[in-house]
Amino acid sequence: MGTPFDPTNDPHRRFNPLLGEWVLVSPHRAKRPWQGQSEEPNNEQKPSYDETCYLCPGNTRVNGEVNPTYTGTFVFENDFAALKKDTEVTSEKKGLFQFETEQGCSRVICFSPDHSKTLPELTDEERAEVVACWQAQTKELGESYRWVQVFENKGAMMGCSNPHPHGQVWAQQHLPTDPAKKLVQLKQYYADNNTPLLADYAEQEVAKQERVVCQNDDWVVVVPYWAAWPFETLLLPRFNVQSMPELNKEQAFSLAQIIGDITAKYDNLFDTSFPYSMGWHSAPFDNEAHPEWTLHAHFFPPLLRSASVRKFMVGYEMMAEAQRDLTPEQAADRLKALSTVHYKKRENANG
Ligand code: H2U
Repeated sequence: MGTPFDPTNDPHRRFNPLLGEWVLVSPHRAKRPWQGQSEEPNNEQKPSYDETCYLCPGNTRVNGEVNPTYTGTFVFENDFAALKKDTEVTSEKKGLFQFETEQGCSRVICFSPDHSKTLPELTDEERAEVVACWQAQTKELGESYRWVQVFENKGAMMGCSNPHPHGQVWAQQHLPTDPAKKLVQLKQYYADNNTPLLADYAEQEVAKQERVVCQNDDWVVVVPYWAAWPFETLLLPRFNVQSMPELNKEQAFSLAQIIGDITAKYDNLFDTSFPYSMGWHSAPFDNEAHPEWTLHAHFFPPLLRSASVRKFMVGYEMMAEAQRDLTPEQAADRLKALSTVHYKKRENANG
């Protein structure tokens, strides 16, 4: 017999019940990280308006269309849309070369006219406009398509092609791979327990307080027990809701507030505009009841040790399964300890 299992030191695998997949945790590797690694805060201040930006109000986009002089959020059809609504419906579902055509649409959502303000730098009221826009887009597109994917790629590290703060919404006829896996998992849990998996999970995480990063009366943000990315988080409601358009005004506003909290903490972690991909999973829009489903958002940030040192999901992860270094509990402790006051405000306040 060796020494007893220590989850903060010994390699182990954790189960992700949302996808039915395992994650390898190698916490002893986290002993390497933060020695001597420090970078100057990134205080780069972008202008509020950039005449070369395709997304700023009044500017001309790549396709020659002129943006209106918008004052809140602004949504437009992606000029390079990944999905088209009028693709012929056809498929081949036998043998080794199966396909099905996809119908859908893809839009860009500018969060505000201000080129310089990312989500944590907007006011709660401005963020509430973004939430209202996500709700309206999800509702409208959910009337025509089975799956509506609201997401944001933040930062060049995540492939974001334009610095003007924006997200996207893609909608499509079929259920994509990950949501389809999730639907199977959530349905099975509901069949076994008669309660939604994520409602149970949120309740247990709030009770344990081991991985909670921040919370308010309506929402909680945790580093999930099965997190793969170093500072991955899951944003969950503390009430029963399946889909984004169902949120009432108060719930939407408290959501705007907690998004401000988690994204400010993220920026404060390495005093930089923290890159991530985030996205919302509402229940599928298939005219069926989805008591098994809980509306939720994932944040998948790539950074590990500093503003420039990222986690690569490469060899082992591509060939075998996701692997992480620090434990989800260690990541949650670090995020929890950070202020919700954005570091740029802190610097300004200190002169
Ligand atoms: P990212 O979040 O990946 O940066 O996406 C921005 C989108 O904006 C990208 O998909 C679109 C790109 O096709 N875009 C336009 O539709 N028109 C433009 O003039 C510039 C960018």
